[in-house]
Amino acid sequence: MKHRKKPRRQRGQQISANKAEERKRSQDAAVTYKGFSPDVFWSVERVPVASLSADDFFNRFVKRRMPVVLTDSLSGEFKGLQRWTNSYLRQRAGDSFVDVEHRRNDFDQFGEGRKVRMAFGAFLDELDKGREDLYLTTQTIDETDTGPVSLTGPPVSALLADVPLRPKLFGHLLPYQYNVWMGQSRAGTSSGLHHDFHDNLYVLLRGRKAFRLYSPDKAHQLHTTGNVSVIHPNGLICYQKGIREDGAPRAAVQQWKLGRACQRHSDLQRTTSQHGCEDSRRDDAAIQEADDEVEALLDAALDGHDDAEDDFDTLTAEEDEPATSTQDKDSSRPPQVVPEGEKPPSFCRRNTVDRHLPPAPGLTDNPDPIWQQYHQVTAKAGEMLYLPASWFHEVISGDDAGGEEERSADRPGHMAFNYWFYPPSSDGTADEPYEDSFWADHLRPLLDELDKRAGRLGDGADVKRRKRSVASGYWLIQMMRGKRRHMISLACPQ
Ligand SMILES: O=C(O)CCC(=O)C(=O)O
Repeated sequence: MKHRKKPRRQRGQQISANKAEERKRSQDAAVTYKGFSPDVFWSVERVPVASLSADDFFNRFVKRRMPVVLTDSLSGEFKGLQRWTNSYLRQRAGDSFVDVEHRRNDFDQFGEGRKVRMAFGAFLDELDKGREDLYLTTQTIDETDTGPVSLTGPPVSALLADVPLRPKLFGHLLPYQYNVWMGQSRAGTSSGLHHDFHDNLYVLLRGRKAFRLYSPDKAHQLHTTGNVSVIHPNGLICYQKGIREDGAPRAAVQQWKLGRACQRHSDLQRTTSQHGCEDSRRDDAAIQEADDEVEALLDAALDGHDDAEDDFDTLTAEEDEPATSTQDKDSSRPPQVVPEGEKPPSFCRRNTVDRHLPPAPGLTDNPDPIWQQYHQVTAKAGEMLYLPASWFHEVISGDDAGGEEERSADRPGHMAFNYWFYPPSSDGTADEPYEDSFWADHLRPLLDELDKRAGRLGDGADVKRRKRSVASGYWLIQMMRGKRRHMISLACPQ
């Protein structure tokens, strides 16, 4: 048989084909998403909230990573939100200072960090006057490696008595942040196409909002401004390595585990020193076991998993040079401090609404069909949208479509209250959504604090508190320098 000669490709063609293939392979390697990815015919289901138990909600939607609109939501546990007229809000929270997004002209987009600081009461006055260029969104909250230092900022912090901090619908899911979204627009304004890093329960209180959605596995077609590093099985998109599915930085988890093991070790030593001789053999064995556990954790931290190097890089970087903002420190978290006019990494370089505009810098003007392949759902006051972490969404917010007479003078514009909560692991269950109690331990004091402020009794009051972690990144780095024994004795004092 004669060998047919392959047609020779032009050199340039060859290179670009290889490059495209290479890019595709590297993209595929990073996408391990196992959740729901709709076909073009899918539309978001609407389910009355009262028909769902926490287990149903988890198993039908949260676990499958499937958005849903929950109807008739302002009864039952969320009914306190019905009180939020402008007069009530002014009276309760008018004095608190908030950062409000400001659009300087029709081409400015919300979500690009142009903020003005004003009293919440003054913001409400501007809405009452009919201003459309101001939008109150999520407020900046300081974060450490173990999450935000508080679950909310003003004005929500002055309105806590009206909202369930851990709605029954959540079951064992844990809250990350509470926010209000408030503005005014007759024509409808866009939030910009982006994704977040937490699951979202978004409760519409006024106006109506169209959500244009894409599942997380579309990330590589949607041109985020950041470079996607990994898409986890539960959909969480990260822009750097070393982050778990529930958003916990692996380095911080290692420290937390080590801290707990060291605590157990020193508790054991304290109690065993009070025992008589006959117990001593058993005590020695228990201490040896605790020693082994600490050592195993140190080993794991050093080389037990693929991300270990990243973890130590993170720790070392933090020792050397403190981060200046949440975004600098870890771009897998919600970007909260964004330089003016810049889009955070989780925003797309173009939106579905601006298909007709000239292409964003760096993009061709080919009308790629992806920009029309979103799934749109509109929610109105009294409905809520559940959106799993890292589903892309562009939110187009508008006042009520009805005439003047349909609008209540004391509820102008559009308004929403939302919960962001930690995304569950892909193999989590309704009873145990997370890999361990890392976030629960961090949240207990924060929730107690908010409960106290809201005048409720904290649910963590009778829970035995863990002592503060005694391990630190510094010790882990010492171990890398070969001082392991010394370090164990420091971490677990005799
Ligand atoms: O309502 C908006 O404008 C944006 C809301 C949003 O993006 C969110 O809740 O994640």
